[in-house]
Amino acid sequence: MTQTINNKVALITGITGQDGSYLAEFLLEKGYTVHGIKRRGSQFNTQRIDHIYQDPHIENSRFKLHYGDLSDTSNLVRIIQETQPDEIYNLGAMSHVAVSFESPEYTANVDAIGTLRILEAIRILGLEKKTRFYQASTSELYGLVQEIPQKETTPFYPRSPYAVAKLYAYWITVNYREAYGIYACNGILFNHESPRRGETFVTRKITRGLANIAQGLEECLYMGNMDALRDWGHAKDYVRMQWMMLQQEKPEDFVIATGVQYSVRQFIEWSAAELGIQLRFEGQGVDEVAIIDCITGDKAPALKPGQIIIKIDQRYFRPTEVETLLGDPRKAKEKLGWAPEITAKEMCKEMIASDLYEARRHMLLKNHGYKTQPSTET
Ligand code: NDP
Ligand code: GDR
Repeated sequence: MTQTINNKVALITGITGQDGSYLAEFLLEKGYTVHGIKRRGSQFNTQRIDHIYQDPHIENSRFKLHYGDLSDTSNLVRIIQETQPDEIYNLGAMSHVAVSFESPEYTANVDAIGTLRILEAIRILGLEKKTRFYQASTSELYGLVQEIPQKETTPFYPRSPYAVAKLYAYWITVNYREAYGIYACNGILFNHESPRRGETFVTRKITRGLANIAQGLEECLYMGNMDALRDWGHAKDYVRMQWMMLQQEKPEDFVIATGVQYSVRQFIEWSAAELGIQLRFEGQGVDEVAIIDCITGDKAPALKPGQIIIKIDQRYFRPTEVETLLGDPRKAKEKLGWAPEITAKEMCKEMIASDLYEARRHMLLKNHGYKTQPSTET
């Protein structure tokens, strides 16, 4: 594929995550030089971006990684000074709502103060007129919803340490825009998923878990609140919008959503159907289970009708839950001409296909005597 080279430089925090990987692909395709901040881990953590990695020894490489962390001010200042970015996309975060109840202080440090550190770095380095800043804000800000559907003017009511940290990040972004004239905006993004979604978020947990069960690699999927309602879009559609927001004349905040919501239970039914499994839900509350009614096709050779494959586990319920989220993306449509191209159901199909491929690969190795087992951590 031919790529037009432009002289723009982007810096992405969270480049090893779901959105970071899609955004890096998108910007490289647009001809940007892309710098990314990755954390040092005891194992490689670049699986989502390995396919776009460029050997740093190659002349004119347009994709460069830097070790760093949002909790480390001097590191951020140095990277921003060295790279002199035209655009910074702050996607790095401790992004798991349930985990934020376990690590609230760390979440605040990275998600809230990490955002401040980048904005301050822009100021300290005198880049207020050069560098545009995108903040990964979230529909979790609406929490206990005050209006349906939620739009840019809907009041916030965060319901987790994650959401409270992101509330600080939202307002400090607005404040630095107003106080120092920095081109800074918030994308208030509703849930978005893909085959690259982290394995412990609910959609991926479902598609991966059911694909593994269908192949005989796991026996049962344990779920939390299956009544939760979400407005799910595809990450590819949403990173395009992140870029569009930084190309406007004036910085503004936008809600990014599909305007349609489904329950977790509905997503389970779609995923099962993609595997040729028809489910029946029985029981109530923590005693609810999903039983196989019938199976068609050849995608679930390990299963039989009558088997229970989903149970409820109290540990996946949150101390305070966000029961319902539904976004109103009209501003993004009217002002930027953005509309999502992939529906939640199409995305579910893509995720099942990808996880079924992985499950079959594991099974094939196992059947040929190789030791292999997908992680069952949830
Ligand atoms: P992921 O969890 O997939 O990725 C998070 C990224 O942040 C990873 O690259 C991770 O690195 C990195 N990170 C975590 N902690 C730190 C740290 N201390 N310093 C530097 N980097 C760190 O999230 P998504 O891609 O799904 O989301 C991107 C952003 O958008 C996040 O800020 C999230 O809160 C926000 N958001 C996401 C939505 C969604 O539905 N996906 C909706 C609304 C907002 P590592 O790989 O090493 O863990
Ligand atoms: P969310 O996403 O909390 O909306 O945050 P998640 O997929 O974790 O949960 C969605 C809903 O599903 C319910 N649920 C479960 N969730 C998980 N993870 N595991 C389960 O077993 C389970 N059972 C039911 C949850 O209670 C919840 O109601 C995501 C993250 O990407 C954030 O970073 C982002 O800001 C928001 O989306 C918008």
